[in-house]
Amino acid sequence: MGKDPKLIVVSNRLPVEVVRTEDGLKYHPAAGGLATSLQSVRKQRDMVWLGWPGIHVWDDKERKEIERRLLKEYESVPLFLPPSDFDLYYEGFSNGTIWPLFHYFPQNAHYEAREWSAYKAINAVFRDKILEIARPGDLLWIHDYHLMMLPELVREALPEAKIGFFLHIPFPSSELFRMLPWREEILRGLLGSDLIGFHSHGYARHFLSSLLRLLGLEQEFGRVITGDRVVKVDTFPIGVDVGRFETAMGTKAVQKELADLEDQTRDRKIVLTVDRLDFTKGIVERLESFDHFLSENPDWHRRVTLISLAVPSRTGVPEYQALKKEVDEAVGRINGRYGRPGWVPIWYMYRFLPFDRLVALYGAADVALVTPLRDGMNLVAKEYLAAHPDGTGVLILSETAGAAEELGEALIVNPHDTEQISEALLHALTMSESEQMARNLPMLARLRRYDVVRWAEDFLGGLEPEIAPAKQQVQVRLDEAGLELLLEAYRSTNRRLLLLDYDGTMVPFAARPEEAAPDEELLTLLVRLVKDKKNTVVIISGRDLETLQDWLGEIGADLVAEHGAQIRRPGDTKWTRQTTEAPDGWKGELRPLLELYVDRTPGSMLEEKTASMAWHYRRAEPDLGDLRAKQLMENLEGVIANTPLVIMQGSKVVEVKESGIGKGRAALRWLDSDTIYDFILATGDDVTDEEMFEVMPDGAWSIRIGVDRRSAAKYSLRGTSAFRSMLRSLVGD
Ligand code: ADQ
Repeated sequence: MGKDPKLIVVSNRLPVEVVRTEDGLKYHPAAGGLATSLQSVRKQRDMVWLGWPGIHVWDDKERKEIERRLLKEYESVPLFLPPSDFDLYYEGFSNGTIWPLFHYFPQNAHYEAREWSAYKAINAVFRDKILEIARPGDLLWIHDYHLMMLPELVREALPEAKIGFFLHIPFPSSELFRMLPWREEILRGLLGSDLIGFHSHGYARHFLSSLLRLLGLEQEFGRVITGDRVVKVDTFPIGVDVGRFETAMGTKAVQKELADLEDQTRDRKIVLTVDRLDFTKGIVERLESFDHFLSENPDWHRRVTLISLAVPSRTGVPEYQALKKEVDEAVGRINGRYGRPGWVPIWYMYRFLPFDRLVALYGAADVALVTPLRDGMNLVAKEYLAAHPDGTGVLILSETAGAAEELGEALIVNPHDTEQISEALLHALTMSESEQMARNLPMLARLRRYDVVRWAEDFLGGLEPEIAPAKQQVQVRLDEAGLELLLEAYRSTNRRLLLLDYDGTMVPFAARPEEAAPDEELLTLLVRLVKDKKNTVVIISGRDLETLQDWLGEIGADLVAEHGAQIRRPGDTKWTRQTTEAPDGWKGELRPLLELYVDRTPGSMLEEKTASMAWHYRRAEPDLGDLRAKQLMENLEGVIANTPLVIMQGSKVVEVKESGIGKGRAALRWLDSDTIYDFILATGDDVTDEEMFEVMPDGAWSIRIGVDRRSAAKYSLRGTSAFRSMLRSLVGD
């Protein structure tokens, strides 16, 4: 076969709709959009599409028939969703909660526990079907806001699955997102993915800041570490099939439509609007702007026609029925006020148009007025440009459409600003052809480069494993075979030295340092390691001595506190302070400066240790914390120049410490002692552990805990839970 692994595309609806008619079942494939974008992908790999076929079917025989035909003719697997939950999931949670909230209409969103339950239940139905059809190695690509719990549900059942998720609507600012009662669950649901894609950089940023503010998860260049996994977050602005529009413009059918249109509109200019009839699209506001334009510019009466095309959407929902009435009335009012014999200012069409007619309208329009109040991307703006391959025409585009991030040469407007839109209309209608082309050609070039096929390929490429940049020194991930070798070495040796960091290695970071106490299992494992006469166990930490004493004082291990400033051997009653050359009293001099930063940064705090002072800002507002950390470092650098003090930045902490103190020097106390160790293990997760890794002799097992990055350690383990299972293996569990 030679094909890549199978791709399973999952979305609420299949790209083909099954409709019951008097003559039996009919199959209507949906043109354009996702279906087109994945056509070229189909050529390279097996692909099936999983989703609802648009119809509830109870009869088993009929279900089988639909399944057979969809699979054979459309490579689609229908999922018959339980009707009892369907409305609660679809009209309820998806379109009554998420859709308005994510489009910045919190006043339209409602929060119903039973709809949320149905949403989770339907997501679980999708999960069950995926488990039926997926084989190891398959790629899963889940689409849109109806299925945000699905990545995590699949991940729980298939920990090794490759899962991508793409959100087609905006992701709102974290202030808005946090209004959702089930916000943490939704974030965790999405984090089941390996890759999460958004249309714009703004949405990705909003998502990342929600992760930070609501779950305390940090990101580094769009990579988020959650438990033992890395989730990538990136931007993939969806494109359109430019070629399809260009070609269509040359066909006889479209040319005929164009001629008919010109006949009807004669020498009038055409302004076009095309939307699904939805409250996010700003249709009423736009009509008001057109009204304003006509009232301000009487010389344009009879010279311009607004063709307003609205495709029916969610017609059974009362809010949408009310919106339709409002639009109908606004059109009637404007036509009544300005219309004259032979000139109807607005042609309003409330229906779905076949592709040829839509393309002809795009082609005939002198101006496209695309002013959604909020839109994930907005394909209409791109389709309009694609239907004008020579670069003529004017696009007026709302700044709150995702497309505005890419289409900056358009006339960008605030969709609520009637005055501005009216002025933009005048500018558009009088714009010279050379200005039109100067604006459109660069946008067209970008649309051609990053079309809908590139979009899909780009996203799927992001799901492939990352190749580390050539020069970066990356550790060898300790897989099962590697761990087996380590265990063999451990078992066959008699004088073993284990240097173990605590935070971020044995336990995950907690929001407050005092919450990261060792659990029962960890204590038992450590005691068992210590009891083995062949082992010297050293806990080597940055913590203060009281905490280490309190938490680990009884297990009988050697303890190193404060990055090596204090050491306590088993049996000692006291800690030994390691000496340095720093003058007495340095803390008194620096304290006022550090306290100033505590005052200026709510949530931060100062910690004093024997040989260091640390300013912690994990609980501060993240952006402010990072900014203040930079300022503090700069300030400190000036003050401590030429002293035996050094500054270190750790994870959410800036620390000033006496030089000569460090985990490296501390580790040497054991490495340089009279005992010759035949097995050495050093584990740690942050920059302070690097000094320890650097002094490890050849043959030592130095292991960095966490995602791979530059490190002096030879090996890496995914996270604290992987470390924990290594400990279990060492004690023989
Ligand atoms: P939509 O909200 O549906 O999509 P949009 O991107 O504008 O919004 O796509 C509408 C599509 O419907 C276009 O392809 C257009 O040609 C077609 N269409 C509209 N009116 C029509 C009519 N009367 N007759 C025929 N066809 C019509 C969601 C998000 C968007 C995001 C897309 C893709 O809300 O923000 O751009 O997904 O990710």
